[in-house]
Amino acid sequence: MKIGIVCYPTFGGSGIVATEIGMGLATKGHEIHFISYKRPARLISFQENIYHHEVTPVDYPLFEYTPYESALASKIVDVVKYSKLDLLHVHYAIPHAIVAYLAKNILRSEGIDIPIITTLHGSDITLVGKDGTFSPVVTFSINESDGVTAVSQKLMEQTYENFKITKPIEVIYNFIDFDRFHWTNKDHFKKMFAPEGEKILVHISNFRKVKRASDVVRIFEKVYDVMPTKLLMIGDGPERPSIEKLCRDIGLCHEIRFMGKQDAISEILAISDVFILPSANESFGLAALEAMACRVPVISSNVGGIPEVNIDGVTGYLSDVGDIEEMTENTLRLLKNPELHEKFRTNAYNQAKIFDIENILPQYEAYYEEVLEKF
Ligand code: GMT
Repeated sequence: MKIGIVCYPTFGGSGIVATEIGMGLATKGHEIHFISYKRPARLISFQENIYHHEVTPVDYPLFEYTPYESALASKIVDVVKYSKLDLLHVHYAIPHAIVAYLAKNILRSEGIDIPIITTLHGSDITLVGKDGTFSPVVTFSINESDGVTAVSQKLMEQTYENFKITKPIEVIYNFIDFDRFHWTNKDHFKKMFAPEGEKILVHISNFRKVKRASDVVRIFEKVYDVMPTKLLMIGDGPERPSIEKLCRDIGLCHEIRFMGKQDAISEILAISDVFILPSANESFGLAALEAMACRVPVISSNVGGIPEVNIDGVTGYLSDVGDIEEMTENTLRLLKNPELHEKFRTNAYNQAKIFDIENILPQYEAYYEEVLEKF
C-alpha cells in the first residue's frame, strides 16, 4: 500500500506513534509518505520506501496567524495526487482530521477518491478537543473520517461521552518496538549518575501542566529522605523552569538531573529503577510502556488509559491523582524490597510484551484493508 501519514513531528506521543507505525509498515514493504512541518523526531534512519514531505506555510504581513491548515491541505492534495496514495492516516484530530477532510474534497473535485483514517491520541479529545473552540470541528471531522481509531478503551469511551459520534471507533493500542526498547547492561553509565549505587527514579514527559512533574519532585523529596536516590528528568516543556525552581527551593538540585530532550531513551531507562507518571490525564501513557519494555516498574496515577497499561500491584502501582503520599510509599516499597522489585521488573516486561509492535502493527494493516474494502 501507499500510505500518507499526517502527524506532529515532535517528541510528543502522537508523533512518536505515527512515526513508529510508518517505519514499521515500511519495513513490511509499504510505501510511506510522512506529511508534517518538520522531519518527525523519531525518523532517524534512512529507509528507501519512506518519504517526508515538509509543509512550509507562506508568511505574509496580513496574517496574524499563519494559515498552516491551508498549506497542509494543499500539501496533502499534492502528495496524494502525485505519489498516488491509497490511504491517508492522520494522527491527532486537531487540525489534521478536518484538514484531511478538506483535502479529500478537493481531490474528489478532481476525480480522485482517498479514504481517511483518524487516530485519536488523547488531549485532542480530553483536554483541547472538547473545548467549545474546537468541539464542532472535532465532532464533524471524526464523523466524516472513513475509519477512526483510539489508542485505549478509555479514550474510545471518552470520545463517545464528549462528542456526538456516529462512527464506530476501533481501539488499537499503542505499541513498543523491542528491537529498540529493551534492557541492556549500562552499569558504566549508571555509575555516572549514581556513583554510590543510589537508586534512580526517572520521569519522561513534555513538561506540560497535565504531567504534574512537580509531583515527581515531591515524591523524590520524600523518597530521598528515607534512602539515597537520584532523579532523572527527561524532556522539556513549559513547566520545566518552575520545576527547576522547585528543585532549587527544596535544596535538591545536586541530586536531580534535567537532561532535556533525548534520543537514547532506552539507555536511560536501562539504568532506572522506577518510572514515575503522576499525570492528571493520560489516554495511554506511551512513556510508561517504554519504561516497562526496559523492565522498569511504573508508579502512576490511575487516570484515563493508564490502568490498561500499568497493572496495579503487578507491574507497578496506581494511585489517585495528587496522592503523593501513596506514590511515595509505593516507590519505597519497591526500592526497599529487592525481591519484589525484581518480580515487578519481570511483570512489567511481560505486560509490555502484549503491546509488542509485532502484535499491533498487523491490527493497523487489517484495519486499513477493512476501510479500503468498505470505501
Ligand atoms: O503526552 C502528551 O501530552 C502528548 C500527547 C500527544 O498527543 O502527542 O500524548 C497523547 O498521545 C500519546 C500517544 O498516543 C499517549 O500515550 C498519551 O497518553 C497522550 N497524552 C494524553 O492523553 C495527555
